[in-house]
Amino acid sequence: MFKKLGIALALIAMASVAGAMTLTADGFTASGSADINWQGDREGLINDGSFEFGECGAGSAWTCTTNTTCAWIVDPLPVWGYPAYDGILCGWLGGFCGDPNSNSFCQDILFDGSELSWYWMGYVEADSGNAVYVTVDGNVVWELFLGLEHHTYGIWQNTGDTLGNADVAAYMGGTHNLCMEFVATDGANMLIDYLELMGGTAAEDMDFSSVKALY
Ligand SMILES: [Ca+2]
Repeated sequence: MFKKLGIALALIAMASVAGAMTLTADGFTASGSADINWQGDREGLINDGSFEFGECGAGSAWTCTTNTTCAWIVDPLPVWGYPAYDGILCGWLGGFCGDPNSNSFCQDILFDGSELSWYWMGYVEADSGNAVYVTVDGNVVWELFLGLEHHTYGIWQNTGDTLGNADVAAYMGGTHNLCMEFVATDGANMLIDYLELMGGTAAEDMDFSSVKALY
């Protein structure tokens, strides 16, 4: 009986360790501050683009995948020490849940704009090839290999001002599967929040060669 109890306790201990999300391999988390969360005007916001519908599998419109036991739509405050960009919740790409996390958030959305922008915050310790991808119907439309210059810890930034938006003009007007994906090598982090589609008609935002290709 004692042996069984010991095994059960060991399993519980393993589960609780595996379920803890951290910023680094050695378990770094920051204590939260009491900042007031901002609220955007929602103009251009895609469906559940602020991740406020709920956590993975608990209200979220996003389908989540991960190679770990953690769920990655979270209030980042207790682990990152900073609140979401908008509202309470945001998406966390990468990170650690025992192991380096490779994960994705996907959903079918109507593409009513030609560019996808979002707010992001990076926690990056090394130039080691951890990758962020945006895909539409499985096609990579945007990619970033995280390096030390993407360690923007503490500051939410817009892709339009920093990394460049994802060009999704080719998909405009239709419903397609959008995925935000992270492929870990040794682990890095990017919080994402407030995904917006912007840009008017497809023709306005396309360069001449792609317009010409349409007609
Ligand atoms: Ca949010």
